[in-house]
Amino acid sequence: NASLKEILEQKIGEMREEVAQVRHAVGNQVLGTCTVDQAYGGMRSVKAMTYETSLLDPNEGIRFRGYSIPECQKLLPGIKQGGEPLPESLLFLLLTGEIPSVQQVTALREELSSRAQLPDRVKKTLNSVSPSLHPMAQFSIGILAMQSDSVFAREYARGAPKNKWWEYCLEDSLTLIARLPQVAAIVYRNTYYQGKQLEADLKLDMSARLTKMMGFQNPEFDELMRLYLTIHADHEGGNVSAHSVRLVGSALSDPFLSFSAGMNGLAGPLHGLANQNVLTWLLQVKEKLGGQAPTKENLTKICWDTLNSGNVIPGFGHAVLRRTDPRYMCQREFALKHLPNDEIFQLVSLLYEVVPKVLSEQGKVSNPWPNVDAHSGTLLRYYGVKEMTFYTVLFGVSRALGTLSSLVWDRALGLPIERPKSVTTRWIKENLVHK
Ligand code: FCX
Repeated sequence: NASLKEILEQKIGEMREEVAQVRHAVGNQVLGTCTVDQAYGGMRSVKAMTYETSLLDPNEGIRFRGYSIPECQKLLPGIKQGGEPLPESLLFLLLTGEIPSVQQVTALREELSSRAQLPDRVKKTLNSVSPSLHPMAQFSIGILAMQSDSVFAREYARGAPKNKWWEYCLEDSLTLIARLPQVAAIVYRNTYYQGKQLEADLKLDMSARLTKMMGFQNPEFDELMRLYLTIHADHEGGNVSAHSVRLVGSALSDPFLSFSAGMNGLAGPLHGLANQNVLTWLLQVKEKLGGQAPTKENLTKICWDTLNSGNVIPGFGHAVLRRTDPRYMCQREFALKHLPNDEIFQLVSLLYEVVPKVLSEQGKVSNPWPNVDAHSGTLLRYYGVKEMTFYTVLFGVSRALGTLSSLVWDRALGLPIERPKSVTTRWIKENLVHK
């Protein structure tokens, strides 16, 4: 039952050696190539970075340190046997590559609890922000307001040696992860409950702590939150939020600055904001049905109306995935177990049969299947979180686990500042078209 830090110290030593060997053996081999179309097309599928905490298979979906979501649900310690995994267990796995024992998770929970109390000056900053600002903007401001606590920034300024940077990065990352539930809950209460905030109960795990501070008292919702915070944590390195954290961190901006950048990217409608847009769209679908029971026929027509008006169908499609997202499937299973008769869940279920057909028929999308965002809002709404503009903040609390674990490894492996080469269209014409 070694401590997190002890395991990390050992693993980092081993991994530094492994990377050196890999680079020595195949350092000059080509990992991927980039066509002109890929350069104009968001660099889709270009293999140009390494990222250790998770890997996305287009057909299988995400694996956290090699473990699929069903494997994580089975192996990672939860609050009770057979329950959903604790996100704290996943954090241990992402950082170390090892499935933790119950004692190791308990120790990490205690470590996080000891860091969880938000300083008054951060609360003050959050309370001074207009509640009309989008919750993601408030969340990002809250994260930036903690920047003066950065051990990484302080020690770097004092001239800390490079081989110690990961330790300071870990310090900041644990502090951030520990405090984010309270930042999120304050944003929630300030935006929708006239600023009536609730105290943090530091004895609780991060999921239950978060739901209680938001104002909910329902063990079943706590279980959903554990699943939610686990499955949204990481999605390999190239997505907007993960890559933003990595990119900004590569300039040796501290974890607070880096993670805030990631959250600004998560706030975009093609990324994390899709979970908000899905529920907005589902409610519009319901309104359009005007009391009629949903059928494949009337839903097909509504989907075409959405596409013909120039909009995407939120929650469907993916830049990498080519099958139904396993994060969608495990939420569907949760819904089948706990809310099979919920009206919105039944609509989501029927749309699962309709939308992929419509999108395939339209013939534009690379992947017609649902992603994680197609389901999450339905579950949150069922347990009483009806404020859709808040949904992406919960995604953000979770994304910290993966992106910050990865950031610790970036510093541990001494990754340099990122600086890919760009070219102009003129350059392409001169060098490729007129060659
Ligand atoms: N509805 C309608 N059209 C869609 C679509 C959808 N759900 N998904 C993709 N398309 C369109 C694209 O807009 C593009 O059209 P264009 O050529 O006219 O610009 C075409 O299909 C090809 O895009 P494709 O290669 O399939 O997808 P991309 O890799 O470019 O983009 C996203 C992937 C996820 C951005 C895209 O599928 C989308 O906009 N989906 C809806 C929003 C969403 O659910 N985002 C969340 C994704 C994810 F899970 C997350 O990051 O949280």
